[in-house]
Amino acid sequence: MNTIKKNTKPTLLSGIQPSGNLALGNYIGAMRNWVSLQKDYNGIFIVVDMHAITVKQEPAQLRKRCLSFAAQYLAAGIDPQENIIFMQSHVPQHAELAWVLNCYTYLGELNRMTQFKDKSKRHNDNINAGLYTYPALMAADILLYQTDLVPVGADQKQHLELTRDLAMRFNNAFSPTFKVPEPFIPKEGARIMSLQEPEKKMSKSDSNENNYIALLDPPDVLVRKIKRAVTDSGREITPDSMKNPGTGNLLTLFAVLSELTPKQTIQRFEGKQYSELKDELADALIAFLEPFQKRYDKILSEKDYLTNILEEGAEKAQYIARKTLSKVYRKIGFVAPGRS
Ligand code: AQP
Repeated sequence: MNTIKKNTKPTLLSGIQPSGNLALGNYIGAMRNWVSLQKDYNGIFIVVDMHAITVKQEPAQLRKRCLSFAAQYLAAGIDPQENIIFMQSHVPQHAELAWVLNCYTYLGELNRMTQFKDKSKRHNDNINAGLYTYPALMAADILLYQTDLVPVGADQKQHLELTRDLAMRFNNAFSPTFKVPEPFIPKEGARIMSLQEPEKKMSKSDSNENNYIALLDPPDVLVRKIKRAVTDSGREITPDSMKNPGTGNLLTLFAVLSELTPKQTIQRFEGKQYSELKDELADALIAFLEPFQKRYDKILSEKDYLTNILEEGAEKAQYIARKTLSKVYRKIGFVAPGRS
């Protein structure tokens, strides 16, 4: 007799918005941990295209980037046999649950969100309602799948706290409906800084391309960007270099790529010139990104392969999402279709 083995693994979910070139900050803060955690979790990895349109996007570019992001998830090592990978807009329940959660989110909570404040400054010609209610859509992304763990960089901590508050608020107002998710924020590399303006975080949508390393940057561009990266005015690495925003950022990048602790990294470079750190960092980046880019090219060369993964992913995601959403609709008092 065939017995269905119950899958008891907890659920891990994360997504990145295709709002620019996928950057090293995104990889170190989030994707790296998707890869290392996937064997112990049921992974759900989303290209959150609906979040991307909270800032202006050029449609043809966005379409290309969405597929490119999915291919980069795979190239980074996400196993499509074991995980669910899909486009957010292919699963309509995200927008539906987001609407419900919007009605349980207070303006005061949204007003406190630092990402909204930052992005309103950066995009002051387009401060739209979607940008403001972004955290409710993010909460829907997570809560639809009864998620246990969400690997994110430090910048998303506040949104995740709101997600937890919304889950608890809803559970208390009705009855237990949503799992309350935990963030997974890495100890090292939770906030990778911009290369030229190291007081701010590295962002994939930065208008200055020299501020970030794109995962698809070719070797000559990688070398150039690292050479131009801002350090402090000293010349040699000292134990205090870690505290300097620019030099410390380069040391952190090296540490993460070489799987060293910050202490081991300082020991390795102490007394050496900044230029040596930059040369070694550029080499480490090329060694890491070249095989990644080869895998990416191969995945994109088999177009149906990617489309099939995304189609299957959306189907599996919808199956789970529908269950949660119908529970939510019932609890808040909506009449189920076909009933009077
Ligand atoms: N600099 C960073 N260091 C560490 N982690 C980071 N993340 C982003 N920047 C850094 C993490 O990457 C994931 C991407 O999330 P997102 O695309 O939804 O939005 P974001 O946080 O706003 O990322 P960006 O790169 O700054 O995008 P844009 O430029 O579009 O705003 C998240 O897990 C994030 O924590």
